[in-house]
Amino acid sequence: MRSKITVVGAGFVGSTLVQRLAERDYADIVMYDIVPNMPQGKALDLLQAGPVLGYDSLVTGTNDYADTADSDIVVITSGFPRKPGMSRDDLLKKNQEIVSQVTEQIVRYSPNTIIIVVTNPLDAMAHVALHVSGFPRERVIGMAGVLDTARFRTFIAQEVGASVRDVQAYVLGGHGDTMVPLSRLCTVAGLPISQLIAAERIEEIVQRTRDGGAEIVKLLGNGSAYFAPSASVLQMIDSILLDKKQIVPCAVHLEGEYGLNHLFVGVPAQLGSKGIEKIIEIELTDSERAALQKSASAVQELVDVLGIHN
Ligand code: A3D
Repeated sequence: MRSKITVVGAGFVGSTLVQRLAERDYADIVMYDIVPNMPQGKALDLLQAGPVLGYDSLVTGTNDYADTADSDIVVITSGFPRKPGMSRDDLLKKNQEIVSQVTEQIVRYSPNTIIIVVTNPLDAMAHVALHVSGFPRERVIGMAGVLDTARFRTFIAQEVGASVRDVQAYVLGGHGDTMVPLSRLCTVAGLPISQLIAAERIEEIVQRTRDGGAEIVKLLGNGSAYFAPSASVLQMIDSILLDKKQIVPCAVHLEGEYGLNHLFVGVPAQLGSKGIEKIIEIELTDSERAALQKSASAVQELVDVLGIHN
C-alpha cells in the first residue's frame, strides 16, 4: 500500500510542499484547508501535472478531516504568515488556536501519525502540537533547523565560490533571532570555514542567517518564504518515509539533552520510520552553550505566554 501524507494548510508552504511530494511519487497526498474548494482546486491542478511529469501520486484536496484518516505523516502549515514589521511573537496566540484545533482533528483521525509542525512561531507551535496530541516526543517534530542551516550553507557557498553540496553546517536553537549557527563546525569539503573566510565576515554571514526569514519577508512585501521551507520539510519526510536515518537539525522536545528540559529547541536528530530515533548531542564550547541557553530562554518566554506546563 502507498504511504499517505496529509498537509494541513494549502497556502504557499503547504501547496509547494504538496507539489514537491507529488513529484517524489512515493505517497498519496491529502491537502486540507479551511477555505472551501481552494484545496480541491489546487489538488486537481497538481493531479493533472502527473501525466506530464510522470507521477502517479493521488493528490486530494479537502475541507473534511475524515479524508485525512490513517495518514503516516501530517504536516501542519496552517496559520498566519508573518507580515513585514510583525514579529514571530505577534503570531503566537492566533496560531496557537489554529494549531490546537488542527492537532485535535489530526489525532482523532490518525492516532499513530508523525506530526511535522511548520507554523510559526515554530518551537512554540510544536509545543502546542505535542501538548494537544499527547503523542510521545518521537512523533512531534518541528521544521526549522533544516531551513536555517540551508540558508547558512547557501551564504557560505556563495562566499567561497563552492558547491552547496560541499558545505556542511548546523544551526541550533530556537527558530528566531537567537538561533545559533555553529560556525566552528561548518566545513567546505572538510575544511573548517575559519581557514577560508575572515572571522568578521563569518560573523556577518551568521547574522544574515539569523535574519534570513526577515530578509525575504521584507523583499516579498506580503507573505514569507516558501520554496526553501517546503524543500526543508521534504528532506525530513524523505528521511522518515524512506527510513533513511538522516541526521538533520530539527526542533525536538528536549528532556535533559543539552541541559534543557521540557522545551522544543533545534538540535541534530536522526529521522527514521519511527520519527525522531536519536538526538545527537554535540559537545559545545562555553560560548556556544551560552548562546543555546539564551535561545532556549527566548523559546521558554513564548511557551510561558501559551500557558502550557509540560
Ligand atoms: P499562507 O500562504 O497564508 O497559508 C496558510 C494557510 O493556512 C491558508 O491557506 C489558510 O487558509 C490556512 N488556514 C488558516 N487557518 C486554518 C485552519 N484552522 N485550518 C486549516 N487551514 C487553515 O502561509 P504560508 O504557507 O506562507 O505559511 C504557513 C505557516 O508556516 C506560517 O505560520 C508561516 O509563518 C510558517 N512558516 C514557517 C517556516 C519555518 O521555517 C518554521 C518557514 C515558512 C513559513
